[in-house]
Amino acid sequence: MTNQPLLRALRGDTVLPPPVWLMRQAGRYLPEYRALRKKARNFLHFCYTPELAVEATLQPVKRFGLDAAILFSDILTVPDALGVEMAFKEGEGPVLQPVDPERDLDRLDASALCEKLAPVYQAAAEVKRALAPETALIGFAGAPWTVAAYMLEGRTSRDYLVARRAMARSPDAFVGLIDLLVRATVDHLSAQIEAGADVVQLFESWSSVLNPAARRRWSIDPIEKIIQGVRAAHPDAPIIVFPRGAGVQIVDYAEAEPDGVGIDTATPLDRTGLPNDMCLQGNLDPAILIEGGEALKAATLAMVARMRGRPYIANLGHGVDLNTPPDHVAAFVDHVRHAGELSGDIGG
Ligand code: 1CP
Repeated sequence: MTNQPLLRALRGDTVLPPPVWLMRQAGRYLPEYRALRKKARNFLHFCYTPELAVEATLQPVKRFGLDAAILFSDILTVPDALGVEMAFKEGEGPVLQPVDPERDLDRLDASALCEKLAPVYQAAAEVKRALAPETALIGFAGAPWTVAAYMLEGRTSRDYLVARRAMARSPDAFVGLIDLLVRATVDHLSAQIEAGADVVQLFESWSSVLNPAARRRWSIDPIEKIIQGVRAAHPDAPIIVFPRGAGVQIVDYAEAEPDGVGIDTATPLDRTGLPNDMCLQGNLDPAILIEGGEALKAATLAMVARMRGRPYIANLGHGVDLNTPPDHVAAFVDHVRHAGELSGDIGG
């Protein structure tokens, strides 16, 4: 048995009060993060320096007493480890040397991935040692489509048309890229679990731009393969999938058999169609967190009340915004922890 509330929820228990953490809980909205960030040459150096990554991971846990730490890293460390040239530009986000799946696949090398990402696993091991036993450590990776989207496009995009046209033009070459990313992601998640991650989350941040057939072939099916691959080696580590913008097709992600599903801000938590024993995570609007006050309290209590009686993890429906006052995050955690009492529920 585990004494981690997050793990219990992911194994199907109804936990009261529900465990709580926030996507992008480490980051620039925290003054201590901004101070730490100055010590790194650039963002990748930050991710690959265990001392800095460990401290950034622990900062929000120390400040807010959350039920989980998420390893400070990025989904784009995988293409970096595959040999794609990239940089994180101030104010612009990631810029990558665009990959053409019809020409460039031979140049991507997955064999040395875990060696190149060794500092990430070292950071995970150090975080695990520093955490209280009841606090879960979450490892993560981008899902293959989302990572491929950045690799093909070379930067962030509103619609990822370059990447979507490539999958339509040459699905055979696209299969090669997605399969490579499936293998790399299984290795990367497994290594994080071996280093001490209790749970892993797959971020499918750009599920939103896929048509239904493409979502099935390039998002749900590869995620299913990753889950099978990770579970074969690590049957006890729960896997959360966060397919942002999947719309009514959110229900189809159950076929990949994750232990938990992250729900975005646009999807009603009580109308996902996902099985009642599958743990849901989400989905407070980050704008309400920025606003705080009574709006935050009312929305948080309503959200937790709606999820009573099923396995559930309180979280946002998208990452913490840069403009969020840290005190509002503290208030959010407090509202989640007292939601049961306030609605006349004894909990337990
Ligand atoms: O200089 C800085 O401080 C850069 C900001 C930043 C941070 C704090 C980036 C660049 N990455 C991160 C950390 C990060 N990224 C974490 C760990 C910290 C935590 O959650 O507390 C995680 C889980 C991610 C995941 C991530 N990176 C996603 C998936 C989640 C999502 O937001 O949809 C994506 C899409 C990325 C790519 C990325 N990295 C950084 C930026 C600015 C972006 C997004 C670019 C875009 O909008 O397309």
